[in-house]
Order: sequence, then C-alpha cells, then structure tokens
Amino acid sequence: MLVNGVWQSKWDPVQKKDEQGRFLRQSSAFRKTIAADRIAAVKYGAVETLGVKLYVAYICPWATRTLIARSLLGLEKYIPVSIVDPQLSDSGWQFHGYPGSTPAKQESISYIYQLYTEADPDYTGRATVPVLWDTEGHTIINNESADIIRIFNHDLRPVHNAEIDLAPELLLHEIDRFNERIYDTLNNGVYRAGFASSQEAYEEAYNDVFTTLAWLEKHFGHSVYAVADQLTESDIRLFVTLARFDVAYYGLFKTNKARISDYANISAYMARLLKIPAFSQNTNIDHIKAGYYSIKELNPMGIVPQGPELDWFDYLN
Ligand SMILES: N[C@@H](CCC(=O)N[C@@H](CS)C(=O)NCC(=O)O)C(=O)O
Repeated sequence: MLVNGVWQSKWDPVQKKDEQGRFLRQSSAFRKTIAADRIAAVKYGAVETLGVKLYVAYICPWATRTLIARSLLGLEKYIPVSIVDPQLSDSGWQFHGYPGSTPAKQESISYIYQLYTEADPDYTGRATVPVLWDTEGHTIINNESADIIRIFNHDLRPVHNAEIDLAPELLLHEIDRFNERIYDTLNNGVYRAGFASSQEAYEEAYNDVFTTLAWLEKHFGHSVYAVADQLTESDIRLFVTLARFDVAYYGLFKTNKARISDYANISAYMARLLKIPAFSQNTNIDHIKAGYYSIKELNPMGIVPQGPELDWFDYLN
C-alpha cells in the first residue's frame, strides 16, 4: 500500500482488522463522476472519446462489476480498458505480460499505484482496482465500483442511450436493499471468512455466507432475477461472487459447506446470466484461479488447483 505517496513493498492481503480478528475493507477515496461538459461533448459529437480509461483485474469481483456494466450498456467504444496481471506483485497490481492481460508496452505505467500517486502525491491507502482514470486531467475520477456502475448506467445515459436500465428509479429502494443484504454477508462475506484472523471471525463469516446462499436458493425458486422481474445492477453484484465461489472461495477461503453447483436454483440463475455475453465474456477462470491462489498468506506454495470442472464453463469462450 501507499503511505504518504510512498509504496510499502510488504503486501498484506488483510486490509484492516478489528480486535476480534474480523477483516475490514478500506473505503474508497476518489468518488467523483465524469465531467458533464465532456459527456455533452460526446453526445453532441464535438469529441469522440470521453477521455477516460478503466483499469481492472479479471480476478477482482469489484472490477468485474464495472466490466459487465460497461458491456451491457454498450460502452466499449467510449471507455477503453486496461487489464492488469492477475497476481498481486510486491508492488501491487502490475502489467507484466500475463496472457490475457494488457501488454506492458501498451501502458504508460507499470503499476496501478502510479495512478494513485499521480492523482495524489501524498496518497495513503491501498492501490485498488477498479480505477476510472481521467486521461486528460491525469487523475482518478472514481475508485469505487458501486459508484462506477451507476456513473455508467445513469450519468453516461446521454452517451449510450441503452435500452437497459440497471438501476431504474422505481426499483432503486429494492435494489439498494438487495445489495446491502448480500454485500456484507456474501460479496464481502467470503473475504471475511478467507481473511479472518480468528476462529470466531471465520465462523461468523462462514455462517453469514451460507445463510445468505440458503435465502438466495429459495429466492431463485420463484424469481428469475435478483430484484423484480428484470436484469439490474444487483444481478451483476451477485454474479461476480457466485462465479468465483466454486473456483476459488470454496477452497481458498474455506467457505466449504456447499458449492454453488450444489444449489439447483442458484445454478440455473447463473446459467441464465451466462447466456448473456456481457457476463460470460468478462469471466476469466484462468485469471481468477491464478490470482486468488497467488495469495501467499493463504497458499504459501502458490500451487493452483487443476479443478474444479463446472458445467457452466461451457458458456465461456
Ligand atoms: N471498494 C472497492 C474495493 C476494490 C478492491 O478491494 N479491490 C481489490 C481487488 S479485488 C484490490 O485492488 N486490492 C488491492 C489491495 O488491497 O492492495 C470497490 O468496490 O471498487
């Protein structure tokens, strides 16, 4: 992480913990949106690009939220993407030529932390992805995936004019309630289990994860989507965790009461989403495995398991 703009090379996957050994995630520091005049300039054809770039890791569920939203809304041609290597190096996320990542020679930076120090020379905190970067102002617009998907859906509507609305006004309350229900207990719940530093903290998180999965299994017995009867950002936020569960969390994070493939209704829901290219094309199993299993504190030998082999891999190209 960075302390007063200086990189500290000892990388610790535990962001913060409380006295009971519970994993605490850092809150995001850059929370702006894309300038309205730039959005208008693209809308009226005065300029072709928004002057932004999205930095992501395929391993990262939060970054993948932004990739899926970008694809669903048809923003590919307006928002170029740079994909870091899946393994965190001693200097954090890097471009170092891992297959499927953006080649280092196409990038003006080698490490993601360089974006943070350019945006704020005194920055203290972790250099996380996703980063929505301002290529003209040379600063970070936003580094919080929950904001970025709303910026894409709402603020960039004049640009994409998409039929789909990932957070319609009328459903907003329900969407927020669903997101909140799954964030702590599932999206971040698996991390709380994986990075717990006490037995109690692990068990608390493990129970939260499987209570929520049991609830979701019931929910998808009678619902096609997470909220109401249409695809929303809640589906994106749920999917990215489900897609990593059997592949990484079940083994590495010890959330091993059951696999997602043991839940018939959740599995059918995943298959429905994977038929949509925005979901399947932004799911990279090789990066997910290589990335999670490179976390030395949890897997000192760095051995990447060969399995599992899951039916839904057929949907990926
Ligand atoms: N609140 C952020 C969280 C992002 C985050 O934690 N990203 C992880 C990867 S999954 C990261 O970059 N970690 C690097 C680090 O902690 O040093 C968001 O949702 O955008």
